Amino acid sequence: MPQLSQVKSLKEQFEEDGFVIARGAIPVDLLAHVERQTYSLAKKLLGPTETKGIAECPFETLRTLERTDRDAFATVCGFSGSSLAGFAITTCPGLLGVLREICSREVFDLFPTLFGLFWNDRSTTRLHYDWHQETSYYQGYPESIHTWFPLFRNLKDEDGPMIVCRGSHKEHFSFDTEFIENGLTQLRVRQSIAEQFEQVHCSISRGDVVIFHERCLHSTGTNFSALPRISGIIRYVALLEDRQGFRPHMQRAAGKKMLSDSQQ
Ligand SMILES: O=C(O)CCC(=O)C(=O)O
Repeated sequence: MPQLSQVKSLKEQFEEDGFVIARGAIPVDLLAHVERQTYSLAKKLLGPTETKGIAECPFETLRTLERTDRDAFATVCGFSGSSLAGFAITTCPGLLGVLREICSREVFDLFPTLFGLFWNDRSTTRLHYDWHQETSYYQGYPESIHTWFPLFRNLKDEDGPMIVCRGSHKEHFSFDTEFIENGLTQLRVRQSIAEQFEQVHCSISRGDVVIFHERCLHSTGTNFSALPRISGIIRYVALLEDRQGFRPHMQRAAGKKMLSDSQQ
């Protein structure tokens, strides 16, 4: 039996690994609510003509939208989490309780971003992230803490969950920038750097959440399954902290990743 002193607190785990997995932190009924809203919004934007003939299923509807109307798809990814159900997830006691435990500041001083949807379908590589650290995207921002969770279903390794590198948060690595047409901007850290760390596939269930440090190295896993993997992302930014040169109004224009994680 482990000695009590050997059991690490979430804070110790976060400090050592750069991430923690909080089981059952988000109520599943809220996730199911956002799932239904996402489906309804996608159907509405697709319209009755396009919806005809495709399976009555959120995954197929979203896939069709992604193929036929990228702007509408980005709207769904950007706005599905901004309903009251999305805000209820952002502020749910389970999630705030863990944030309170692992970060040293007053949790109510954190400024959450709009809850965005991340889409990982086999064929949509334009929307997959290579190895990166959030701090590269949020340059000039005061500290931020990041959360990631499955939205539509429980995840296994073959579903291509996010991959995090254990203990990689102690350094900000250099990166190469690539602007991908109609895709994500990659601030790519070399594969050889990621290989120096244990890579953890975040194969977690609905209700569980990965909370990760702004310098935790992470990427999109390969989705080998027939279904898309959809997750929610909320970033909590400590805007009141000092960081040299930081001006919220200036950053807002540049900080697309900050305002919403809508995928374009
Ligand atoms: O869900 C993924 O595959 C990647 C998510 C990600 O890169 C992020 O949350 O910054």
